[in-house]
Amino acid sequence: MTDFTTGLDRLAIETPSWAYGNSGTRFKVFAQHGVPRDPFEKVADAAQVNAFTGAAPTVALHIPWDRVEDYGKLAAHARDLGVTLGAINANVFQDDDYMLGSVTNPDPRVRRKATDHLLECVDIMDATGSRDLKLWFSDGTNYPGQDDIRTRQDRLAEALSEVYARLGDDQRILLEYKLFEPAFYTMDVPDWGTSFLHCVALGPKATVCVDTGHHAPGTNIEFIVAMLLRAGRLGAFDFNSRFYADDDLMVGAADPFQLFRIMYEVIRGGGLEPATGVAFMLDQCHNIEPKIQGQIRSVMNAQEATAKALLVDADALAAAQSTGDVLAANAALMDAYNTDVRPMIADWRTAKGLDGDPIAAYKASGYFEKIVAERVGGTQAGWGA
Ligand code: LRH
Ligand code: MN
Repeated sequence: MTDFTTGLDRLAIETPSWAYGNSGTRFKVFAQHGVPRDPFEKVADAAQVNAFTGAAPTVALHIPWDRVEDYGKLAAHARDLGVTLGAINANVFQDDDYMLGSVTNPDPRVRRKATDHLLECVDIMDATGSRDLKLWFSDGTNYPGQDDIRTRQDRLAEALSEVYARLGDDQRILLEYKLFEPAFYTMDVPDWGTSFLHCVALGPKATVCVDTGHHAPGTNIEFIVAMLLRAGRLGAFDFNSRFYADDDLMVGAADPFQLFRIMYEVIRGGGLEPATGVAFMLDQCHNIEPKIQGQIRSVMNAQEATAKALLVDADALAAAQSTGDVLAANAALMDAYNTDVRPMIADWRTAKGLDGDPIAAYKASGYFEKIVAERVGGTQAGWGA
């Protein structure tokens, strides 16, 4: 098992540019003061999260929400602020043409348009130096008979194979699945099995993205994680938490024990080994809470769950498991989970020259007051839903 400090050193969280803009629910997206107006300001806010946590070195972009004239200039801006640009998220879910689907649409003209957007995102990856193309399709149907389930899979496979062929040697596809919403009868990539099958059909550069908010209630997500790591196809997480559906709340907020169990299987399966290449991304909306603080708190939650999982006494666990000592085995995990790791993580931060309390340090920095004063006028960034 990975040791505590090495494990925390290796946990690199990728924050999503869209979490710094206004985002929320279909009922209301509340505007907040100091919100970025462009991708450069979003990256600046993401750099603050890294500056105070020491564990958020990359920022995911979403196209067209983060479309700029010069992606090289944006990448340089990020580097100057101590972060780098991460996954490029395609968006084939907000155009009227995609009402009946994007790459699975019955209309070949629409399929062509959607596939061209995915290819454009690979061009952007070449400009930003990004490794990952994250693909989430809102494609699906609302009523039985609306379209042919199998034919839609053929259309999806055709588009994916064209994009896969365009990838560079060091580039990957992260194929994200989601059980429902915005479609409510079928989603064309509803679960890990469907994503996995398409990835295997495509080749080794296609991996599965597990969004922790995209499962049926009660789903054992850590089992899925264990299986995907065993198969070498766990590419990434979209971390968030939920009480009911795709609530996109702060990771670990709704169910810290689930996040601990997930990180235990990540560590047990070698998912923190650099060679495994698992990306730990946040995919969240801070509709009612301050956004930069929300991201800092989320990184801290991920660190706390990981730290607890790193404390599992692997020898005691293995001994109990091999002798069928059910309670001792369960206790090995619960002892780690019930350990207050906050002082140890604070020591890890101070050893890196960081403040032990990132939130207090961020508040004391005056950064928020500065951006509220500066970011007057212009149009606040949002997700345009
Ligand atoms: C879809 C999703 C996807 C992103 C979007 C912002 O629910 O999880 O990962 O593109 O949220
Ligand atoms: Mn997601």
